Amino acid sequence: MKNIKGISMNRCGALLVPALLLAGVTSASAAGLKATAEIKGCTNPAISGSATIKEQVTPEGIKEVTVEMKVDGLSDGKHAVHIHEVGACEPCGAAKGHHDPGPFGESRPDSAGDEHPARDINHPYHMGDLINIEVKNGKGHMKHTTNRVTLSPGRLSIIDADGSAFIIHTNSDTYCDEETDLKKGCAGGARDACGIIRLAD
Ligand SMILES: [Cu+2]
Repeated sequence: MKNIKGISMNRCGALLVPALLLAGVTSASAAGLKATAEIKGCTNPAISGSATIKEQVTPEGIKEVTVEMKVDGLSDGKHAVHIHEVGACEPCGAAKGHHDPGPFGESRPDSAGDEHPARDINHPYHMGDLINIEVKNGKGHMKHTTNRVTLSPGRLSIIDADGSAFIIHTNSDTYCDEETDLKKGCAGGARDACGIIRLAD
């Protein structure tokens, strides 16, 4: 193998160069948008953390995002994490229901006991439903990749007119694995922490 201008080449060098160029083009188009969120406790100031969301494009051309979150001060164990439909955290209820631009617009995860229950019992299939964050010795970490939402414009975008926010709940998400009548609180119950999602430069 010989080295020409810093590029390693073998006897098939003529084929290798176009392959490298193609790889360069692919990684350039995959270097997509990024967003961040500062996580704060809804009532407990000891809870704080941060999250990043990175959008990438798969070889198939599908947009997917990877959420990584680190939060200190939550109780040990698992806590539900979702992207909620409004970018507001004061109070945490202002983030409203789960991000879900589906046809019924039903963002309530567990409305079975309500006077007017949701028409679709959609949890855990809201577009903004994520996985639990696991907390050990007061330190929580979660990383999850989903193709249910995008940062770039489109029907699934969480950077929409009223924004979006992460909510971390008091209890774990059981993913409401029931055929009907989701149990109240199966999506994590009360709200412990919130973070408004903002596009990074
Ligand atoms: Cu939630």
